[in-house]
Amino acid sequence: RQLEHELQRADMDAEMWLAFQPIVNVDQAHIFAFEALARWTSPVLGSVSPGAFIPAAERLGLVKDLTRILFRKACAAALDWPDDVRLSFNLSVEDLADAESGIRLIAMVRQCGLPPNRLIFEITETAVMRDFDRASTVLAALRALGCSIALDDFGTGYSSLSYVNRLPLDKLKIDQSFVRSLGIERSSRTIIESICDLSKNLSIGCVVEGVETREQVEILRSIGCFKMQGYYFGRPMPAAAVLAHLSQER
Ligand code: G
Ligand code: G
Ligand code: MN
Ligand code: NA
Repeated sequence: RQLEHELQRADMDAEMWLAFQPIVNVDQAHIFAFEALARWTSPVLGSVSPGAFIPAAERLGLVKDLTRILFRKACAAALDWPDDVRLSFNLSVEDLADAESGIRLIAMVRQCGLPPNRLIFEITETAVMRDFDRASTVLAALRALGCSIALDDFGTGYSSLSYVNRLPLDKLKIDQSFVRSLGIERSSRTIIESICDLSKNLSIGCVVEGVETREQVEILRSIGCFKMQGYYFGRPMPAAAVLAHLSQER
């Protein structure tokens, strides 16, 4: 496949970059984090979506290098931000797959220059399913350093509640699909409400993703969800635009 071929040849350090999307607390009217989202501008293929090149990097065994490069770029950007703004970074299945990857992650955090309590790692259920015990051990170690762990795309896939119960977690990120059908399917509201309640009962946080309209914001507020992410609050933006966005917001 051409994508895999180009990815293998790519100078990832030069061609990969990150877009940053705000995550807000509407109750406190403030941005508490930016999520780093990988972008690849290939000289041959143009811009390639992470939905395509992350799985390809996993197949090619390139995730190790990719994660290291992206994490370094993300931290370099976040060092310019105010102290109370955190960095949310997506991990891949491969980052949690073996002991060596875990050790590498911990070393990266120790050397990154940001206090660990400013770091949030986003993981998916797929990432922990392959080797649950291994993944929990790595996540517990990251947490012991002071990092937070968020379970991404919650409510889709295999979504077993037993994961929520057994994983060291600080946050659930409710998948975009539920907000999308808010106001279309009655059940979406109930589902979001239930996940919010669940997170409260577990004393963890909850972020609703994919919020695009004022109407959605109001419904979510009335439910008691205050942490949100989506185009309504800001699209993924280049690192150079983050500080301007923050100063506008405050
Ligand atoms: O930005 P976009 O919506 O196109 O992202 C598509 C998917 O790629 C998302 O599900 C996101 O979690 C994943 N993704 C984005 N950036 C990264 C990254 O830096 N590392 C990993 N492993 N996944 C990422
Ligand atoms: O899997 P993950 O949640 O990390 O992926 C987030 C992706 O969703 C990002 O690539 C981002 O571009 C996209 N996204 C973020 N906010 C919105 C939104 O409000 N609407 C839509 N359609 N996509 C969004
Ligand atoms: Mn994410
Ligand atoms: Na998500």
